[in-house]
Amino acid sequence: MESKESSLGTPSAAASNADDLGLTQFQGFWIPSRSVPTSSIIAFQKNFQALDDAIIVVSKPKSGTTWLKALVFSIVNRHHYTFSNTPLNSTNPHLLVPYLDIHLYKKNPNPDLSTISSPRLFSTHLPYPMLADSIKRSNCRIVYIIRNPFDIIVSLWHFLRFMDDRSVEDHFEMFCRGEEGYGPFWDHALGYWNMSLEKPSNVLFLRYEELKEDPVAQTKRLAAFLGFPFSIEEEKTGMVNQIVDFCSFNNLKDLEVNKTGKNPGSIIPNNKLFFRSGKVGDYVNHLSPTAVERLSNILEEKLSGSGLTFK
Ligand code: PAP
Repeated sequence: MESKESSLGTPSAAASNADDLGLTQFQGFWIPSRSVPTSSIIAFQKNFQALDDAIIVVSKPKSGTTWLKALVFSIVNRHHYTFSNTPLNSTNPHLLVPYLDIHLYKKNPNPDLSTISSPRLFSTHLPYPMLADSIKRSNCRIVYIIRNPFDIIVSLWHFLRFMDDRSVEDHFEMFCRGEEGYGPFWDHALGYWNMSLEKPSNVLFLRYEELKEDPVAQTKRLAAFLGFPFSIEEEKTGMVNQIVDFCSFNNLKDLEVNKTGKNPGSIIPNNKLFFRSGKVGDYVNHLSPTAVERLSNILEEKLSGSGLTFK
């Protein structure tokens, strides 16, 4: 391996390659095929029948998926549970909003989903072009959460340290080449960005940073999009704030299930890893200004003309 002392501002020859990491190029994207075999994606594409009431949480990893799952679950189930008996107290959000590809269609190419009560909550990291056609044809709702890619890189680097000894520099280089799980980032983002403009009642584009900045306004926006708007009465009695507080980083992270639990069958060794620091802008502690500028230039070029930008 050559020296990695370059400040990340220039490409380093030392970066890892996709093969070593189990990334497979499939249908135009890099799929982490050790955890998501392409056979389970094909089964999902062929067999999943979306009903109009389905809600699908979509993200690239480390964009705020766990948080969004907790919010969506809390919003749509608020008349079924109180904050003291919600399943979120004892179950990690990933199990309450299961992944179509990583969980359901990996276990069984044709799972029986008929027993799941309405509205049916699912999730995926797959890019828009790889979704089952039935989703695109149906009236179901997709909520996409995106985060600034600099924080995604740093968050993923920390998260994968239990099984991946690449440096943050290696992660950065691969990200810039588009070689990262479900990447390229820009193609993933553009697929959902464009659909949110084309079909705004079916695809909502949320930003992690906006959710952090004004969680109450964004939670109301999310609830209205999902077809579960808050009533004036609920707003007056503080229901929105209660959901926001319950789903906050500090509350979720301190629940025993998220402190010491582990999701059965998951390769992730403990749920604690889903809750690191939950901050915006931590990347400044790990990426040099030159690196940030370099990736900003790549993004500007790749997203040019789309209207999608990052601060
Ligand atoms: P996943 O793809 O493994 O599910 P995901 O939930 O998308 O991860 O993202 C994890 C990030 O969201 C972590 O960011 P960090 O590494 O920069 O800290 C995690 O801390 C953050 N996170 C988890 N829950 C919340 C929350 N309730 N509020 C804000 N951020 C959160």
